[in-house]
Amino acid sequence: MKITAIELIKVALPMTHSFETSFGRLTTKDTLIVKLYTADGLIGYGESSAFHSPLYNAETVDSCKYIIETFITPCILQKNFETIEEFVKAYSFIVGNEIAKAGVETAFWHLLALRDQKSLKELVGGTRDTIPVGESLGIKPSIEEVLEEVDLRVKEGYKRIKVKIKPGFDVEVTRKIREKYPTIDLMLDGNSAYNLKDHLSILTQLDQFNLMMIEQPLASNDIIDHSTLQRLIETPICMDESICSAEDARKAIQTGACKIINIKPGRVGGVLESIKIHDYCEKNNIPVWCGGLLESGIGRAFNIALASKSNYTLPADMSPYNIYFHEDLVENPFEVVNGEIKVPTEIGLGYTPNDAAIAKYTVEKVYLK
Ligand code: OSB
Ligand code: MG
Repeated sequence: MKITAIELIKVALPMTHSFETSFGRLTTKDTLIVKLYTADGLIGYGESSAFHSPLYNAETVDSCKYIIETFITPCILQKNFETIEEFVKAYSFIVGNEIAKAGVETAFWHLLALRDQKSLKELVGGTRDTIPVGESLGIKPSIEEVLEEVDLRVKEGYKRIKVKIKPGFDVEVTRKIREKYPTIDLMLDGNSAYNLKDHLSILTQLDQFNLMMIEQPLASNDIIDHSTLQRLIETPICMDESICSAEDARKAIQTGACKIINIKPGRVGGVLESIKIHDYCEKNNIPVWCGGLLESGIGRAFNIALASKSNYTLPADMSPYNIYFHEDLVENPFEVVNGEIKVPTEIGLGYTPNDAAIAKYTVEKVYLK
């Protein structure tokens, strides 16, 4: 397949309600839609779902656009690729910038699905017909508001509840949720906000709540202290920000820094690296689940296909668009029914990109040929 043009579309999606984590509060979600055009007339859609500021990791939507335009485009434009391995190799000299890479990489998977007349599920080797979904709750102004949303999502059938915490908003909120719901599958996400020097006593107190896991309590570049912490607590540590490649997963597992890994295709450079992490974890008896970066329905299509693979045994962060946004960027958004999403088996993405919706929220675009 010869890539004849690349379109980069920066969109800003207004949120129905803000989403707060330990690193900040989002009211608008920026994202970059990537379109790859081929000589045969195929169009592949992908997504670089970074944020407006470098708070979750070092990337931003603007850095993704810059890296793709300046460094990745010259490696792929007017070039021929038949396999995903050849495609990824063309720009593999670029260090870091995984979310930028995932934008073009996912668009190439879409092209492969169209060329081979297969679903993404079939291409990535998915085995499940449906995937279980949990809900990720942002930090709220009060514990009561967290309890209200836990109530709502438990009633709606979500398979587990994840609650964002930050220093000062952690032990009490968890205690209150556990008092009301002694047996639900409950987990916390610290988004790298804690450290052993200042917060060891808080982190060990959280161990009493029979949590499914605690996600990324410590800094992203700190596999060593996670391994110290994992020896001190029973609660499994799940890594998010620390894992940007299969090599990172190997190091985290070998040092005992975590017992579970959250795989986000965006964070690791795309679908191919996600499969490598999945396979390595499966061999080493480490369960995985699919995290998210508040993607639109385009990015979520790849997440859902991956989450249908065998070792994704824990519920995914895969809220439907209407929990966060007024409108999705696909015409047929997925629905969560009794805490599950049906994995599409149609050829291609399984969801139809909605160019009119993309145009409505576009703030900037460039067409490179
Ligand atoms: O740490 O998992 C995270 C959202 C934005 C940035 C980081 C995270 C999250 C979420 C929600 O928890 C994930 C989603 O539904 O896409
Ligand atoms: Mg996380």
